[in-house]
Amino acid sequence: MRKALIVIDVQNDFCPGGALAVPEGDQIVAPINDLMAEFDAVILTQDWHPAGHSSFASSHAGKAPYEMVDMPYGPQVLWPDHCVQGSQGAEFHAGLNTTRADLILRKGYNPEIDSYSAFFENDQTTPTGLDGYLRTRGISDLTLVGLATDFCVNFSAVDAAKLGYQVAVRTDLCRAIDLDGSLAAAQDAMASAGVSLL
Ligand code: VGL
Ligand code: ZN
Repeated sequence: MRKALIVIDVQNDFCPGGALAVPEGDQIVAPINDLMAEFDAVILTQDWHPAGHSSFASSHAGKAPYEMVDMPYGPQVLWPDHCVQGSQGAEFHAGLNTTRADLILRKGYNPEIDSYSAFFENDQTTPTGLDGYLRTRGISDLTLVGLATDFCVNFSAVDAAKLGYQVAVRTDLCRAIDLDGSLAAAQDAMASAGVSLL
């Protein structure tokens, strides 16, 4: 059984000082680097939005960050502008070991659809290609770490479990945004999907 470490969105904008800062987001960087040695493959994901992305509150007249909007694919939280393609905020945290990565998967590049999950865009149907990559490499066992626990880590872990992978989340190596109980809801969703919360 081949094992991959999937490092979700350890980018400047999700770390203290960033546009969508996750409290203590930078504190997981060094221990994630240390964990990489235990895996056959290391995959990094990178939130990668075009300017004016539909998940940005600034793209919706009269809306503020963290309000909700109805998109054709369902309800969507509106975010501050973040992880704009080519910006400093979209770069990985400078301390993250990117050299060890076999694959860097970018997501959220479709202007009309957000993509929390590393596997499917938020319409729950458009694939990112990661499932094909992992299957063709014979990888069946995934450990997820990164930012943020209640959004991109949660959606990625639940999709991976639905796709049939053995999935564990190292919750000590994740940090949460925690909007209105979203962390507790995410923990429930992951546990019900069969994800091991470590
Ligand atoms: C994320 C909100 C918007 C995440 C990405 O990485 O959890 N959250 N874009
Ligand atoms: Zn985003």
